[in-house]
Amino acid sequence: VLEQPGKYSRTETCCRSCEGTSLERFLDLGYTPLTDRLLTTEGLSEPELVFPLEVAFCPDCSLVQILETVSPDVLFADAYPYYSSFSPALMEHSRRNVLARLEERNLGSDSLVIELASNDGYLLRNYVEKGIPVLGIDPADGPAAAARKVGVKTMCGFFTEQLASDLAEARGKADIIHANNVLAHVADTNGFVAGIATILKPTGVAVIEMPYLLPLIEQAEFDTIYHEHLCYFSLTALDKLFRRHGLFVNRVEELSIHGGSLRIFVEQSEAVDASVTDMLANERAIGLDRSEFFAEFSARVDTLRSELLALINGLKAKGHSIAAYGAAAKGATLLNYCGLDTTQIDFVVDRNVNKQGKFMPGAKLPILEPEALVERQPDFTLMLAWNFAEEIIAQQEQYLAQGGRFIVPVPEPRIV
Ligand code: JHZ
Ligand code: ZN
Repeated sequence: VLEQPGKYSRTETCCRSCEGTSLERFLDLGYTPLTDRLLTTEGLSEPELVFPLEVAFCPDCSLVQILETVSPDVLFADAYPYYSSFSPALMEHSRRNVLARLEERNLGSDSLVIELASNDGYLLRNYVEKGIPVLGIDPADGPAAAARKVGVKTMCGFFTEQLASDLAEARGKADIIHANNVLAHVADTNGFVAGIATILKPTGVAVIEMPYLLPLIEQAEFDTIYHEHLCYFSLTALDKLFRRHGLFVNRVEELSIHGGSLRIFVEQSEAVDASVTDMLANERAIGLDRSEFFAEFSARVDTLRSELLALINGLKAKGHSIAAYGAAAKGATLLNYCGLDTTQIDFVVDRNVNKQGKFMPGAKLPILEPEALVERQPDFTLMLAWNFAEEIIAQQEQYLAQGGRFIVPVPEPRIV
């Protein structure tokens, strides 16, 4: 491995949101490779870049964040393998999101819907179908090209405050902005939110989704921590961040997607409803805004690792074969932190054709197509994409009928 922090990354000393300088570290996942940098056959023999992965709490604004910022060009631009459209559950989730927005808002051919991190057009295509003008913005060229193919107008680039004001001038402001699983990914957190304020109509709404900090901690979803995710949001931290830019989180919904997420509705004028005041009160009541809340987490994650290793090594000792399902970004964190590799796990399967034929970072597991589970019939399969476990297990009737079993690693390792 190549430890080169400094060259492709920097270590933060101030909070990404409030710039406070009292960050309190509560978890260290060790030097970790970049989860979405899948290896090619040639790359296998080259040294891999690894970066520190430490998590901290800001006592000034309650934001949980990692300390290392890896250059976005290294993280997202080159051969980014994540395509949203490979999950039917996510497609359905996004379609429902759009249908609900169409119910609430009077949109037509003179409206504009913008999505930040529009990926392969998985969401905006639903507006296109209804004849509503859209603009997707995404830095990854592969997914952006796929979006254009399905008729979603897409700009390839990073969304910044500057781009927002250029676009507002050239194209006008947005009636709706979608930004799903991207706020945590941007290094200039305040610039991104300022950009939203710039490009949102006075009557517009920004509908933003992100994984929620509470289930991350409660369900020990530590593997969702990786360098792409710079921030881990509570509503308390979000409320402070948006208010700083004259925006108001007026409504919030809890979603089950990605292990538990928030969908916030952000507007230019203040009209906070009970969903927000209730959740803020709950976060205060349980202590999500205090560092003591996180004190036990490191030990919990450590225990999970010991239990998973005991389970897997026990199965290996009995002569069982083990594979994995899902070359997910979170899978790379889990494998790396637990020290699992081809010694225990023979291969990983994934439906995403852009991942097949490559290798997981760090663990170097070869990525095969899902059919390999039935063809090779490993005795056990570690579910790395546990957030889609239900949908995946339903697809694997034959593997199960032939005696295969799944291991789900979180919240505690178990055979299902
Ligand atoms: P999945 C991604 O993380 C990317 P990942 C990103 N870092 C992010 O922020 C989060 O989402 C929110 C495959 N699969 O989507 C597809 C099947 O093979 O949970 C994926 O490779 N068959 C931007 O990568 C992987 O599993 C299936 O039936 O951790 C799931 O990864 C299904 C449903 C999925 O996110
Ligand atoms: Zn802060």
